Amino acid sequence: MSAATIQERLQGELERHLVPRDFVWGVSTSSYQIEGAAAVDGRGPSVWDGYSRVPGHVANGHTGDVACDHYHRYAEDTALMRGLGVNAYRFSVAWPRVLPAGRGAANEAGLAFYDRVIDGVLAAGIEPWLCLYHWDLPQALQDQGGWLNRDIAGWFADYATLVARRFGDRVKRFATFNEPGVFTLFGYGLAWHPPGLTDPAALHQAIHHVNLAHGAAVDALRAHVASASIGATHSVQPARPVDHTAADEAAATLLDEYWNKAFAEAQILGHYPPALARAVEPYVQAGDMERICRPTDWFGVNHYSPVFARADAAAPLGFAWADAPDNVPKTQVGWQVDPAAFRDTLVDLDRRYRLPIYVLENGAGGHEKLDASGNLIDLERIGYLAVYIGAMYDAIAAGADVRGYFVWSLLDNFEWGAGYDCRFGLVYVDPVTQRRIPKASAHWYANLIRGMVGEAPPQEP
Ligand code: GCO
Repeated sequence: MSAATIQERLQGELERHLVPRDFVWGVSTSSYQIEGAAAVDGRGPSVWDGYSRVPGHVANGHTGDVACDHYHRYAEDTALMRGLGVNAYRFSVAWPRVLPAGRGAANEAGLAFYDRVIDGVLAAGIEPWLCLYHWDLPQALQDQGGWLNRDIAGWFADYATLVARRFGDRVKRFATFNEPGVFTLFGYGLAWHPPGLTDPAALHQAIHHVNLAHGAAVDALRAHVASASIGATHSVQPARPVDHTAADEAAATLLDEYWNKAFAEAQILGHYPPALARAVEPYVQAGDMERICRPTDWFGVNHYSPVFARADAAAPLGFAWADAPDNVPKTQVGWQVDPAAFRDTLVDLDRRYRLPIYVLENGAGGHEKLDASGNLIDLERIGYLAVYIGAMYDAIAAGADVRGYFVWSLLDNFEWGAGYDCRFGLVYVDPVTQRRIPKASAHWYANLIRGMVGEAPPQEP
């Protein structure tokens, strides 16, 4: 299907579904994945700085030391966003850039960097959406137990207060955490992320303390930012059994609790899902669920593809992570393409939590190279975005209160364990020259947004 045909189809979809004109169209990034400047202007080390240096933890020995050098190129990147015509930009603050030791003395140079980013984004007519935590925990706090230390809820609230006081005059949209289900399961259950543990007791402790930190941060943000619009961003994707055996079905149900429900249900419904309620019991103190379940204004969802589990009695968690089956359509990085799952997820989230929904991450990874003319005609990514945006409209037509869509990501960036070879950007980033080259998908997304907001064509991205 050509990009033009996809565009025509989507235009018809959009008119059919009457997507509201004030629908939010954005792009997303995160601090460790794009900023670089890891030891510049007073930034303290995060857990990812050390973790990525351990051989074998990240493909090709890549680290976030330089990343996309966004710390120095933020103005150029804001211009790219302006060229896309987006009206929102989701980014994260690096906790150790503004509090090098995680608490105590603030780093003025770090705060001033985010002033520049926020002021530039606002000047471009783009609304900043600020995430407090996208996985770059200050190493100094990890050294004091990190998410295993119940005091971290207070440390996180103090960090949220610093951010609220500094930026709350210009920023109203705040997320407390990005994908708590991912960084806790991968960091404490599967040893794929820092701190690299496979320890169910530690995982359950971390889950509960992250939830406590969420609630404390919501209170801190509310106390310091008038009209703050607060949410959290969850990775929500169907957890499916590899085989339809009772054992694999049970494994998928368990993965669903850790991946999709451990945080959203505690934070919004005030209780844990069944298996986790039993697992976290030793760490729950009187009043904790009230501390966690604080009123929020929206539900942030990151969605790419279903996830898969299989039974493994020998595994510490009682299940094993599995790859998508062979006989399904996949992206270049092996993630299943299943837009119906996205539609169903949005409809389910709307019914389960009754909050406005913003899709804060959706996109397709690729192992891409520039063509002979120095361009990147990424039709596969355009096709993925088109069918997923179409599925989102189907969910809206079914009554889901979806109010925004952000592509992951603006730039090719540090894809955690996969390093820089797994590219998700609308804009290609040359790893040597740091040159930014808008891909065909950037032009496609700009045209889509233009059609939606009915404004004059943006400058070429
Ligand atoms: C995540 C993170 C992003 C990823 C993106 C692609 O979901 O892992 O929010 O940091 O880069 O999702 O994997």
